[in-house]
Amino acid sequence: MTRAYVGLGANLGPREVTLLRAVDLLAAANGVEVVAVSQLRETAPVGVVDQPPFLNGAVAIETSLAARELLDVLLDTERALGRVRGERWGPRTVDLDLLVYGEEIVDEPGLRVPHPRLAERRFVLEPLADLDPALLIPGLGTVSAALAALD
Ligand code: GSY
Repeated sequence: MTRAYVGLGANLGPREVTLLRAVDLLAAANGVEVVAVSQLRETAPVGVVDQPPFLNGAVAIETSLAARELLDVLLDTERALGRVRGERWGPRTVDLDLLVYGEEIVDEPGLRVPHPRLAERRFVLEPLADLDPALLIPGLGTVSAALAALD
C-alpha cells in the first residue's frame, strides 16, 4: 500500500457538493481507501485571474494502485462529475491532481509526481499542511518548509 495525496479544486457549479462527491467516488474506487480530508478553502484564482474563485482541498489516501492506475481513477472521477476539458488554465467543475505518491518521483508523458507546480501553490500546500505538515515531498522537503518559503 502507498500513501498518496490528491488535490481537489473546483470553480464552477456547486463546488462543495462536487468536491465532496469526488471524495465519495474516490472512496468507492477499487484499491483506494480515503484516510483523511483537509478543510476546503475558497482561494483566489492563480494564473488566469479573470475567472471565479476556487474551492480547494486535498485528500490523503492509501492505495494498492500504481501511480498511473491511480491517475486513471482520478480522470474517470472527473469525467463522472461532468468535467469537460476546455482552456488549460480556465474554469472547471472539478480538478483532481495527483500531488504525491509515496516517495516516488515520476516523470512520464501525462504524469509528473510530485506535481510540478506544488511548491509554488499555497492553495495546494495549505490543504496538505492540514493533513500532515511534516509530510516529506520527494525532492522538495516538508510541506511546512515549502509553505514557510512562500511567506
Ligand atoms: O491547477 C488547478 C486549477 N487552478 C487553480 C486552483 O485550483 N486554485 C486556484 N486558487 N487557482 C487556480 N488556477 C488554476 S489553473
